[in-house]
Amino acid sequence: MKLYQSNASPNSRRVRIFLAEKSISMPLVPVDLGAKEQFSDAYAAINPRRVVPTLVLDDGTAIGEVPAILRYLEEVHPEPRLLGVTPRTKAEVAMWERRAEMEGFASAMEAVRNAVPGLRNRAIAGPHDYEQIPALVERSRLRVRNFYADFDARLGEVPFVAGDQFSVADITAIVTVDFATKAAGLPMPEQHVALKRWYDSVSTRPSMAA
Ligand SMILES: N[C@@H](CCC(=O)N[C@@H](CS)C(=O)NCC(=O)O)C(=O)O
Repeated sequence: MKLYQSNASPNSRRVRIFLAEKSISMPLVPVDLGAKEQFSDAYAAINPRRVVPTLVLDDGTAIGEVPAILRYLEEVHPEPRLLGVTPRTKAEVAMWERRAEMEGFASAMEAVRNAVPGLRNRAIAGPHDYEQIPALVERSRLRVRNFYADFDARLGEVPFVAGDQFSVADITAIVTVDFATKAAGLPMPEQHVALKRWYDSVSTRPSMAA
């Protein structure tokens, strides 16, 4: 297996952290997004949707979409479990990971992609070009702030996003916090003490350097 990815890509980081948590090592093939390598014919042959990451299996199968990549890795390297263990915890992890992705990660991405001059005409990553809608930016930023407030409330009740155990929901949430802080200038507000407590404990895991 090998992973086509970019160090500048938060979606790639979700996979790198997951690999590190499971102590899986595989070649990481860099795709230079700054040099627009995702649009090259060579990369289009691997992933015609023109995004990273892509996991390529030994038989040549290319798997895109972060949750699909993580599902495959969990199946072939089950331990430690990051997608839940029992029917109940699997559903809880899926539920909280989806909330982190849709309400946090996607909102931060929307705020950045509709504002950054270098992404004109590329407001949505993928096979089609879309113009930026600057009027979306403030709403996206509000959605990130609401994500922070909602996850602060959640983390006031449980140690990890999906409950008692560290899971992929924590990975998506922490990548969201780091991306929103650095790329959107939206750090966690001081008053969210439960979110801060969670961030301080999870961010010290060695995998987070990935
Ligand atoms: N739905 C895709 C999204 C992947 C994605 O948006 N990747 C970004 C980097 S974080 C990308 O490749 N951007 C290239 C571009 O903007 O042209 C997934 O889950 O893998």
